Amino acid sequence: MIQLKISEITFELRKGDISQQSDMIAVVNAANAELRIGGGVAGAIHRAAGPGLEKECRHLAPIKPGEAVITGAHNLPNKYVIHCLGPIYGINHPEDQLLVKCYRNTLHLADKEGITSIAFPAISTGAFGYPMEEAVSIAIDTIIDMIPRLKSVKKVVVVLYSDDDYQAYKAYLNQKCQS
Ligand code: AR6
Repeated sequence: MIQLKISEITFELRKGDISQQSDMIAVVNAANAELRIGGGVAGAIHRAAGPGLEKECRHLAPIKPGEAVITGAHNLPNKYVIHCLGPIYGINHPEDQLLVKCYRNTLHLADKEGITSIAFPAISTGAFGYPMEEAVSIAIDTIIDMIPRLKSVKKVVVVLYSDDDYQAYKAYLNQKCQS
């Protein structure tokens, strides 16, 4: 776990499973456009939340790349899920700007809803094929850029599933803090 304070807000990287973040008010789903159960994050979140989540999602779908919508968390140990559709690498252009929009729109929505803590997965870096080394800088730079504008959110966490992904995030954050 690595933690730092920026403008009174805690930014943290941790290794783990996004569906088991019981200290977070909201978790982010790396969703599909139809907001249905899927693989990876969308599988873990929907399985842990139960069928009520898919039911609640029905009237909100479809969503576009970069867009974020909010639901309750059902049987997850959180209050809300923010579902965000990342870009498919090489297909949804410009993918870097769409990935920036994912983090921005999600944080903006969380803040508007009065959410105090939120955990992201590494959006688009699994089934959607975004190379981790490119996605890391977009995720960290966008979150750090947004932090001073947040009023309700006091803690932002990125949950990395594998040790390699965690190390890549940690290395980029360390390098950014030193420069
Ligand atoms: N907790 C945290 N991170 C995870 C977990 C987990 N339980 N499972 C996987 N990851 P992905 P995407 C990591 O594929 O690329 C789905 O099928 C994973 O190692 O979940 O945005 C949806 O239905 C990777 O680094 O999301 C969509 O169709 C990252 O989370 C599509 O995949 C994102 O992997 C979305 O693709």
